[in-house]
Amino acid sequence: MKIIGLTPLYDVGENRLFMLRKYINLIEQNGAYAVILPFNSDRKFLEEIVDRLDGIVFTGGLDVAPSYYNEDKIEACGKSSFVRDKLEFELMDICYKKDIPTLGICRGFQIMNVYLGGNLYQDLKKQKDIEIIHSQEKPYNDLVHEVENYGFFREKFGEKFYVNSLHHQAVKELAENLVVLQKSSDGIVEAGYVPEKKFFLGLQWHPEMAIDTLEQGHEIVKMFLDSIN
Ligand SMILES: [Mn+2]
Repeated sequence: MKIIGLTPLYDVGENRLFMLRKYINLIEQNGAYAVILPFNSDRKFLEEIVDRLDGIVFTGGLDVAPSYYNEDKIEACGKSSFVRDKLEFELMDICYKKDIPTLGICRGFQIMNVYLGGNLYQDLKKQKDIEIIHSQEKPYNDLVHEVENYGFFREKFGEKFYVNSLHHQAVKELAENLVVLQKSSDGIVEAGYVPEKKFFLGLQWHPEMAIDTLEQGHEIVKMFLDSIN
């Protein structure tokens, strides 16, 4: 059985690690096991863990510290965690260099873009003319905006489908190595991947929260799991 590591979520104020059950369900429903990764950014330790796993999911959560893309933090930017950022950039470097199948969700996609040299809107409402709501209210399994598909997503899923949307940040300049797979009608990159890798793909939306409403989320997780040999 394939075993997938999930990066833990972190509550800065309470100094509390946590996981949302739906991330685990999303992996288990598609035929693999999920384990929650520890919170230690030591390179050797992370390398040993990655060697024992089949793939990694970078989960959603806190904003990436803007210092990682050489910007000062604006007021509308949310909280960051020094430890979580350090851990995830280290872990992503290991995954990228070892060509470990990697799925980034929301913050996970943003980390991917920043790791590869891109940057982010610190706050969409403040920094971009957006026409649609990207930070929806509950229920989070409601599909609120369309995305247009490109590349192999268009071949697999057709021209467009609806997704949920729970992000106040987004990719601004896309990293050179990332190829667009989806865009919203107001020009936000909603998915991208690195073609040279086995599977190195990020989604700006949340397949785990739309686990019962969005079949394409499951199909993407199946592709992720199928890329593991
Ligand atoms: Mn969106």
